This record gives sequence, C-alpha cells and structure tokens, in this order.
Amino acid sequence: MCVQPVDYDSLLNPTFNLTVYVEDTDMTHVDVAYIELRVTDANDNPPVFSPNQQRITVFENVSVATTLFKFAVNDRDTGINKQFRQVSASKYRPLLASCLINAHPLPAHRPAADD
Ligand SMILES: [Ca+2]
Ligand SMILES: [Ca+2]
Repeated sequence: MCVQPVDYDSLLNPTFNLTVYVEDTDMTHVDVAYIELRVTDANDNPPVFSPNQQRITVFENVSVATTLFKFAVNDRDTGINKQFRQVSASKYRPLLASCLINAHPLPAHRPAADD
C-alpha cells in the first residue's frame, strides 16, 4: 500500500518492481504476479526565476533593445513539461517595453535522494 505520494522529480529511478500474492484458505493455493510500474513526469512544477528579484540601474538614454539583465529560469520537470515561454510584464512600463529582459533555462536539476 502506498503511504505517500510519488514525486517523479525527486526519484532517482522512476521504475518500481512490485510483487502481488493471492491465496485462498488452502495455504498451498498461492499465485504470484509481477508488476513493473513506471512513473512518468507530470507538469507539476512551475518555471522559477533565479534570482527572482534584481535591481537594475540604466541611463535614461539606454538604447532600444538593450539587454538589461539575463535571468536564469529552472523548471524541475523534464521534457516538454520543462519548457516555458518568456512572458514580459513590461507593458506596464513603456520605457522597459523597448528593452529586452532575457530568460534562459538552467541545466536540469535532479536532486539527490537526501535533498
Ligand atoms: Ca513545468
Ligand atoms: Ca514533474
């Protein structure tokens, strides 16, 4: 019986080998089944900025399309669940709307069992 949820993103090996036994009242009437259970990734982690806050000072005459800062972004999921798109909130700040703030993914992080 499972006593805790399975978290694919913290598993070192996503495959479990299970053995199931069945018997009736005659203890010699026993059978065994084997199950290979493979857990697949769910998109259960959001992309996270690192750092998530940065103070930037620029001259007022900064050129349009100047890269102000490159944020690193990590998502603990894998494959397509790790993909993200860059969304800018700069529509509220017309000056910054013309400047680029880039985000790029960090290398995949697979935490150790004792993380
Ligand atoms: Ca994700
Ligand atoms: Ca996941």
